[in-house]
Amino acid sequence: RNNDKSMKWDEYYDLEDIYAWLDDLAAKFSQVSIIEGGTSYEGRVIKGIKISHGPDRRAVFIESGIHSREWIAPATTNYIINELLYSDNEEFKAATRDFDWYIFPVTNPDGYVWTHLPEGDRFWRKSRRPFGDQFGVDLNRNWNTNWLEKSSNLNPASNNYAGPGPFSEIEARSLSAYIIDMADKIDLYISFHSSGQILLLPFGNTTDPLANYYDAMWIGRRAIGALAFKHGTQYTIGNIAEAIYFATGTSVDWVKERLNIPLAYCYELRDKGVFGHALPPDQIKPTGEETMDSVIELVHQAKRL
Ligand code: ING
Ligand code: ZN
Repeated sequence: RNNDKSMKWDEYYDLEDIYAWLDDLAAKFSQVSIIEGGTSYEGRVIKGIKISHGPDRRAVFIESGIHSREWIAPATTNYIINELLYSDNEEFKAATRDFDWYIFPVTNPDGYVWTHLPEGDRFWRKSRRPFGDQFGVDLNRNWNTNWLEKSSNLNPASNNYAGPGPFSEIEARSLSAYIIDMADKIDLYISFHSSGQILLLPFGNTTDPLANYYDAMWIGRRAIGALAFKHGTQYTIGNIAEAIYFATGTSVDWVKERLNIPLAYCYELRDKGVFGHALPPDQIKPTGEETMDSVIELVHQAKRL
C-alpha cells in the first residue's frame, strides 16, 4: 500500500491509492475539496477534486479514465493535479489561481478496479455492468449526442457497446448531471484517453467544422507545440471524425453540442503504436510533463476568451 500518500511518477496506482491521495490533498490544502461526480454500477463513488482560490472564477474541467485500460490517462491527470498544487513554476501557479479546477481522474472506477485485479483483465475498456453473460458498456459511447450512430452498437459483447439507451449507464448519466449543474462556468473541457498522440476536437459524427473550428484549431496547434517542447513528442490534431474515426455518444461531443462549452479537447496520449495501453511506467513522468505544458497553453488561451 501507498502509506505515505505521496505519489511517485514511476508506477501506476490502483483506485484505492488514487482516492486516498485525493482525500489527503483535501485534508492538506484549504483550496482543495472533494467532489463527487456520481456513482458507479458497483457502487463506487466517482471521486474528484475541486481546486479553488476564491469565488467567481471560470472553470477548467478534466475527466479521464472513462476507458479503464488506458492507465496513462489517470496517471497524467494525477500528475497535473500534483503540479497545480506543488509546482513553483509561476505560470503553473497562475493557472491554478486563475481558474476553478474540477478534476475527475477515474470516471469508470469499476472498470479501473477490474484492470488491477488478478482475476480481472488488464485490457478491459468498458464499465462492468452485466448484460446476460456479457459485461460492460463503452462509457464513451453512452452520452446523449447522436447516440448509436457511429462506432457504436447494441451488442453487449462488443468493446463499443453503446448501452441500451442514451445515458442508460449511471456513470455517464451522473457525471453529465454534475457537468450540467456548473456548465456556464466552464471555459475549457479536457478528456484524456490513450493512445496515438492526437489532439482531438469535436465533432465525431461529422467532418463539418464546429462553429469555432479555426480558433479551436489555432489554440490546439499552440498546445501541441508546447507539448513537443520538452521531449520532442509529436502530436497530430484535427476533429474527431477526420483525425481518428467517426464516433458518437462521446463526452466531448456532448459538452460541445449540448452545453456549448467554448473549448473542448480530447487527448490521445502516448504512445504511437509501440506499447499502446501497456505504456511502461517510466513514461508517466515525461508524459505528465509534456501534457502539463500543453494544458497550460490551453489555459492561457482560455483566459483570453
Ligand atoms: N479513443 C477514443 C474513443 O472513445 C475518441 C477516441 C475520443 C472518439 C473522443 C471520440 C471522442 O474511441 C480511445 N482510445 O478510446
Ligand atoms: Zn479511450
